Amino acid sequence: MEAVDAESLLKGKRAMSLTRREFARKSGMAAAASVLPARVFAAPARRQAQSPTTAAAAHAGLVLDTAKLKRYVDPLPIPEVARADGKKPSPDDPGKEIAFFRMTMGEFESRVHRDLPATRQWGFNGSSPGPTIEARSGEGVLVEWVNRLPQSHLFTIDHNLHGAERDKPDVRSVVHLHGAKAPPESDGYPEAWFTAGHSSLCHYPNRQDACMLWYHDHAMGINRLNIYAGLMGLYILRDEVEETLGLPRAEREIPLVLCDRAFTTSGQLNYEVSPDPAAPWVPEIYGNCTLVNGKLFPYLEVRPALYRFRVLNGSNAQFFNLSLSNGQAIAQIGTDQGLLPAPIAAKIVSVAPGERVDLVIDFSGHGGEEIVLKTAQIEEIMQFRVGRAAAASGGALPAKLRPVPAIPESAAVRTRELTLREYKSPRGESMTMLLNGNHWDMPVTETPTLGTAEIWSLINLTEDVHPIHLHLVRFQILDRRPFDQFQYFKIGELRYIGPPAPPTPAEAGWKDTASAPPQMVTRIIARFEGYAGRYVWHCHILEHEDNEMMRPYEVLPAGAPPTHS
Ligand SMILES: [Cu+2]
Repeated sequence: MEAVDAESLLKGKRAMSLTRREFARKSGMAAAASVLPARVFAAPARRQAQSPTTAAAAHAGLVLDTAKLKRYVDPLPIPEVARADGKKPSPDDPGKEIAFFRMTMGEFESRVHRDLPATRQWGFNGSSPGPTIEARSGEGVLVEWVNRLPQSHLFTIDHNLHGAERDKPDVRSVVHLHGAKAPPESDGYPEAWFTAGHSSLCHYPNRQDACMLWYHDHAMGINRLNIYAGLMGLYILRDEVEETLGLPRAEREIPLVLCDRAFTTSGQLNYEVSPDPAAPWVPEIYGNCTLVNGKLFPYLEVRPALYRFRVLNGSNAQFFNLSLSNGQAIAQIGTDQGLLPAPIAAKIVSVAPGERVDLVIDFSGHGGEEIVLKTAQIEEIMQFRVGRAAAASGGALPAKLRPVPAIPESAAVRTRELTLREYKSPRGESMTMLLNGNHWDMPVTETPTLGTAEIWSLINLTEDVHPIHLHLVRFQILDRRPFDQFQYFKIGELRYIGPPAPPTPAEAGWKDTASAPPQMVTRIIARFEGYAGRYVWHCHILEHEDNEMMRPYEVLPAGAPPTHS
C-alpha cells in the first residue's frame, strides 16, 4: 500500500531540498509532466516523445538543428569486439582459468557526423558504444572496469538529488551489466561507485541463456549524465541452442545501439537543464536526433539477404517505434533475455529505454533499393543500401526458435503490490518519483527468498509509461489491467475497470525490463534464482531513476526466516 502521500513527503527528511523545487521555474519539458490528478485520466496509452523542436526551444540558437544535416554520408560503425587481456582463475573454481577483460572509462573525441566537429564523449577503451564483449553461456568472464575519467563532468550535476550531494565527487562511476545473473558484489550497486584512478573487478558467470546484455554506468544520482555522456556498450551471450537455428551471423549480424541526443551548434552533447541553477534536474530528456552506434544518419550496405539486428534502446527517456520506409514487415525473434518461441512479423517494433529487441530484416528481393529505418517520433534514423549481388546463402528464418515455458501463477509464493507514483509541487512541477512510496535510503521492503517465485503488481499512478527493470532476474509479463485511479487515491483500494490484457506477442518472452503504462496494473512473475544478496529495481527512464525511482531489494538465502515486509 502507499506509505507516503505528497504532504507527508514534504514533511519528510528531504523536504528542504524538495520544496526548493516549488520555486523553480522549470523548462517547457518539465511543465509537460503536468499536474496530478487533473490530466492523469486523459493520458494516452504510451507516452511519446515531444516534438523534436521542444527540447531545443529552451536553448533556441544553441541547439543544433539536426534536420539540416546531410543524411547518409557516414557508414554505420560497428563496435569492435573486445579482445581478452588474458586469463585469470575463476572465482567459482580457482583451478580453472577464464577470460579477463580490462575496460577503461575515459574521455575521447569523435565525429558523430561528417559535417560536424569532433564531439567530446565518455566511453570505454576510447569509444561509445564501447567494445562488445562476446561470451558463452556457462563460461564465466572477469571484467576489470577502470575509471580514467577526467576531473570535471561534461554536464551539470543536481546536488539536491540523493547520492549526488556536494560532498560527493562530481566524477565517479560504477558499471552494471544489465540483464546479467551476476553475484551481488559484481552487479554494480549504485553506491559502490569509484573515482578516477580506481577500478572494480567483476565476475560474470554467464549461467543464463543466450541474449544481448548491455553494460552501462549506474552511479547514484548521476547515472543519467554518465550514460548520456556515452558510458555504455554491448555484451553478447551465445549458446548452442541458438547456434543450431542457423540465424544470420558474422557480417549479417549487426548490433544497433540507438540513443536519442541533442547537440550544441558547436557539435557538443547538449543535456538540457531546468532554468533554475539551484535545481537543474528535469523529469525527462529528449533529443532531436538518434545516434546509431555513435553516428547520426549513418548508412549500411547490405546484400539482398536476411540480416539480424541486435537493437538496444540506450536512450535516457525516449521510446522508439521502429519501422521501415518501404512498409515491409520486420521479424522480431527475441526480447531482452533471449529468443521468442517463434518469430513475429510486425510493421512497427516498440522498444523502451533499457530494452533490447532482436530483429531480422529480409532484404532479398530489394536489390538496388535504399530503405530507411525510421521512428514514429524522430523520423529517419539510418539507411540500408541493398546491393544487387545475391548472398551466397540468403538463409531462411526457422518457424520455431526457443520454447519459453510459462511460469504458472500458482508457482508464486507471494504477490507484492507496488505503486509507481510521481510527487509534484503545488505548481505542478515534478519533484520526485517513488516506488511504493519509499525513498532509496528507507529500509529494504522487497525481500524475496532465493529459489522462490513472486508476482509483482506494478500499480502505475502516474501519467507516464515507466520501463521497470529488475536486476538479477528474468521475468515474464502476466498481464496489464486498467483500474480506477480515483478510487485508489481516495481509499487506497484496487478496483479494476476492465479485463486483464495479456502481453503483446513481442513481449511474450523472457524480459528484464517491462513497460508499466499509466492507470494500469502491470503484473510480472519472476523466479529469484542465482544469488542471495542486495540488488536493485528501478525505472529505466534515467531521470526518474536518478530522482528516487529506484529501490534496493534483497534476495534472502533459502531457509532464512520470513520477514514482515
Ligand atoms: Cu519512470
